[in-house]
Amino acid sequence: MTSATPRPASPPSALPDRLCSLGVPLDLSPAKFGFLAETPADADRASLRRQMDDAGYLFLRNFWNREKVQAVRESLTRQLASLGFLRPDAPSDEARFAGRDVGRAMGNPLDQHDPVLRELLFGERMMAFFGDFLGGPARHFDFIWFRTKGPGTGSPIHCDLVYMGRGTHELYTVWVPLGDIPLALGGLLLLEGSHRKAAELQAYLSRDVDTYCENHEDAAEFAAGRKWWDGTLSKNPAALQASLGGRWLTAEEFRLGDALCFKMTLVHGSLDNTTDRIRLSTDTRYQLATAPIDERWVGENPPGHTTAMKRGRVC
Ligand SMILES: O=C(O)CCC(=O)C(=O)O
Ligand SMILES: [Fe+2]
Repeated sequence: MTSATPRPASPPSALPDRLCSLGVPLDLSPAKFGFLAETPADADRASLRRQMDDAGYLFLRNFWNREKVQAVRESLTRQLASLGFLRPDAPSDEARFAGRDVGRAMGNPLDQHDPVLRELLFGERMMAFFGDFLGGPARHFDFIWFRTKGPGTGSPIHCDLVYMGRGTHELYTVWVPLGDIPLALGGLLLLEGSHRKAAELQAYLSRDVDTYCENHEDAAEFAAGRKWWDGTLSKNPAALQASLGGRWLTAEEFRLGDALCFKMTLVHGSLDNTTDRIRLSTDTRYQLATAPIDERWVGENPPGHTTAMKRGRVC
């Protein structure tokens, strides 16, 4: 059993000259950029909890075997191909972008109820892992966030709490690469140590994207969902880093079978995708079964950010 939390590995010499997030070039010097620390495969509960507290994430290489995850990839690329999102002249497994965006998580056409996908994300392996990690029976949100990102800019920089904080905050995201994701394909990007910036981020973290000020003039617009704060923390990863500190961390390559688990208050976004392929991944959420849960994300067809879920408050 390992005791110490491993240090993130330093960047190898193979780092490209330029990596961008939201069109902004990152400072790739060792003080500003690095790779995620891999969680040792034999880590016990105490060391997993310690790494989660210290680093704000667990990077679980080979959490599943590749074949199991490849079957999920095939199910999703088959759907994308039949919906016309993939170039028909290339094998669908390559997920070559056909020119039309697939859509953001809430409007994504991929099948939420795909049994192969649900077995991966909510099956025995994952639920047993969280049961042990949380110290009691675990449950998951029913909604699955699909990321099907073609060429272009990555995800806005945010913390997950502002989208899903109406239940327990002892809640974890698992980001799952559904394919090998080298740097150019635009994988997840975390800001090191940002889960310890509660004071600096207090105003941001106390917000909820579906809550509006009912005493403001445009309250009706927010209540009807015609206006919406999208939860973005920053549009500029370099400026945010200058104010919060920490290195931007990613993996030189996320691989089929990996899982990246992180806290609700960890700042993240993604690298831009500079290839002609679609980056495929999902993210899902886990908590103690006995803890309160955010009603937006549970049920056969979770309501999500619909108008029924809007809440007014005096501010
Ligand atoms: O995959 C992405 O680009 C964003 C994922 C994300 O925000 C998350 O896993 O919470
Ligand atoms: Fe997120």
